[in-house]
Amino acid sequence: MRTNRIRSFSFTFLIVLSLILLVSCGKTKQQAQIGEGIAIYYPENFVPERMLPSMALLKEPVEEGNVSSAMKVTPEFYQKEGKNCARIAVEEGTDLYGTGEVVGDLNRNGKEVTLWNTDNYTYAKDEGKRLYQSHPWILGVRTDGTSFGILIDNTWKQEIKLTNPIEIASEGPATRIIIIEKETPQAVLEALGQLTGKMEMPPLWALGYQQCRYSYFPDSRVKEVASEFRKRAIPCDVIWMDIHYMQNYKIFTFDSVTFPKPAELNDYLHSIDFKSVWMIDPGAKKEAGYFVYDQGTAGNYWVQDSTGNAFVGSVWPGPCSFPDFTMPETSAWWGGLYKDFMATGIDGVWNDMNEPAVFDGPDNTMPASNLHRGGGELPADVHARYHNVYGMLMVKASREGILKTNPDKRPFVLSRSNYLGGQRYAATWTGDNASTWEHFKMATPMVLNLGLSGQPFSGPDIGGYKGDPDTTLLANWMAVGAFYPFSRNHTEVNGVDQEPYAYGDEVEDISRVALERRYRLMPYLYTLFHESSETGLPVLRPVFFADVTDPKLREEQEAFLWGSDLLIVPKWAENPALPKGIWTSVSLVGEDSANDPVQPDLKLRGGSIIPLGKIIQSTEDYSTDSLTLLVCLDESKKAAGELYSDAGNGFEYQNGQYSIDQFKANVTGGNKLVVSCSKVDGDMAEEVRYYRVGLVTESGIQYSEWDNDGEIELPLVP
Ligand code: MIG
Repeated sequence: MRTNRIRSFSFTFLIVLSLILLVSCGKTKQQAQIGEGIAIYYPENFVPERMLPSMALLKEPVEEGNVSSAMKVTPEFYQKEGKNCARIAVEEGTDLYGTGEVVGDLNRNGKEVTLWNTDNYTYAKDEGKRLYQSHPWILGVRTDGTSFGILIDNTWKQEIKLTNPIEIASEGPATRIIIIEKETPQAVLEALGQLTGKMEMPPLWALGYQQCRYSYFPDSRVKEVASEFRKRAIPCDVIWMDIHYMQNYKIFTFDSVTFPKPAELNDYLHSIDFKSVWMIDPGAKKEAGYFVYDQGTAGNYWVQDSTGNAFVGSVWPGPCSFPDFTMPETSAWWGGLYKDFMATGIDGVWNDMNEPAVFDGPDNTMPASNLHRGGGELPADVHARYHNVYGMLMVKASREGILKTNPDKRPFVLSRSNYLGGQRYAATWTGDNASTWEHFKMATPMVLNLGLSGQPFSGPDIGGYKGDPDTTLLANWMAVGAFYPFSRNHTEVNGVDQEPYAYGDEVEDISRVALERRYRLMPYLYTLFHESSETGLPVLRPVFFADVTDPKLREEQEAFLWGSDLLIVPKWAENPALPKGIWTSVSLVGEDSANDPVQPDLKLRGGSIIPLGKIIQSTEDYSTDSLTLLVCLDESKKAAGELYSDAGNGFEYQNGQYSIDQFKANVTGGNKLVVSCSKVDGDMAEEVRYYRVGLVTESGIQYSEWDNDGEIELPLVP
């Protein structure tokens, strides 16, 4: 009896073992390591044809063997109510961030988001749970600061619940999931950058302040507004053309009465050091004889309805057809349309309505059953699969076309819709917000979470889109808005004038100081953009990045960081949680940073040196020939910092034409501050540069004389 039982046990054991072996040999591996601290997990019912190639990843991951035991987070796949789902348990006390463009708090614990790109005016639809962009991405930070990332490699509509366990439900086929496991949130974001790509260096002018409205027209009004900035000495780099410049809202045309000579307008703007950005929507008016429609129809470039005819839906011009950007020939044609357009001297392009928004479509978009024909790498499939990447594919085609026609200039494209990885092609703004304190305060966590989802270059409409801000709100929004990576004031069609000078002297003066601060900080800001383009780290960072083990900082969403050295604390922040250590207020343009009633307090980290330029009206006047180095010493009386410089446009920086300068400070002989400046990288010829050092202390800034030595000394006031 006994032997029998043992024998039958081992027999069953053998059968089970061989079954397991059979199953695992006959199938692709269900999970694998694909990099250091990066693993991929497949559900059993994964259908590659419906999910691949990945739209987020730069390239298909290479499997490197079994998942390492260091991977602490594991998805579990299941099906529920006809949906393909995954649940992911996280350690108690973990803080969750990311999921892209979201309304509400920075910390996403307990929140829900639907990934389905939606034209969501004032974020009212579904309480703002779905907005213009989709980032199937979660950043988790444990109490000890160790962190993980969850990349759900899926474009289909899905819902993410940031509960414990995290729950992901996809309306499409089952999705594979990538997990990143690292020591810090910063390292997780760098890994995300390696997987999904980084923002390319934008032209320097795109870091300047920008003025917009729906719409400036006719052309004389555009000139008037731009020259008003110059007359009043309010720094500004860019003025924007919204849809009224077009002939009957037809893309790639100019209204013959209000914008008869766009090249002349652009010449004028350039002559006063302005750049211009012009809007292009995806919908092309269905009108025989209109060149865009005729070409698109002749080329058979349009998205099709479920019966295979060109889909028609209404947007501003009336009935329109929409380019099928999954088709390589459509994207190439679309890119080519920018040739004559850009030749008028246009500097940048604004792609709006690319969710796509369709006024008379179901749920204000095109039917999910519409057909995309694909080609190249992309398979043909229904709109439900490509909806969330429609905007990304559009800005990819736009960017490539603009680059082809202006190969020596860095493209600047702003997009309303986008998808995880879309920072490769376009900057973004957060769509149609409202002129309320609620939306003003919400903008910071939105920009922060976009940064924590791979998109460093974003900002809201300063002043608010819907409605008119009152004086106090506009003043405060300009003061903080000067610190958004993308800094643009914009308002809707019926709004009152919202330029910083249109609200009387007080708002004008506050705005001037705010923007002068931004422009003085330009050397530091440009260095941060460069860092971001290299590493994938955001420009605007949550305060908890300063100390990932301090639990008190995890929810701070009023104050924020620029890089790692500058802390920005709005005056309306209520008991902001600030990092421990030395953080000292600095005045940049004569303002009293700590006590000014409106300007946020700017605090420099002990141990840092940041370079400041001159007050300029436009980045056309940007130079680094004389720099002020603000030095804030740490406890051991040392500090260090860096400056990245290049031509500010073009691609010569990719051939070594840049320079990285390093600054180091220490105190010698007990009473002398010595700051050394040396070039550490790049082939750009060293410029003769004048430096001045400002030692930052609690009682103010003590300045040295200007010097053009590699070493500057400052006798310290006892
Ligand atoms: O249906 O082009 O979000 O910034 O001013 C509105 C007009 C279309 C929506 C954009 C907004 C822009 C507006 N557009």
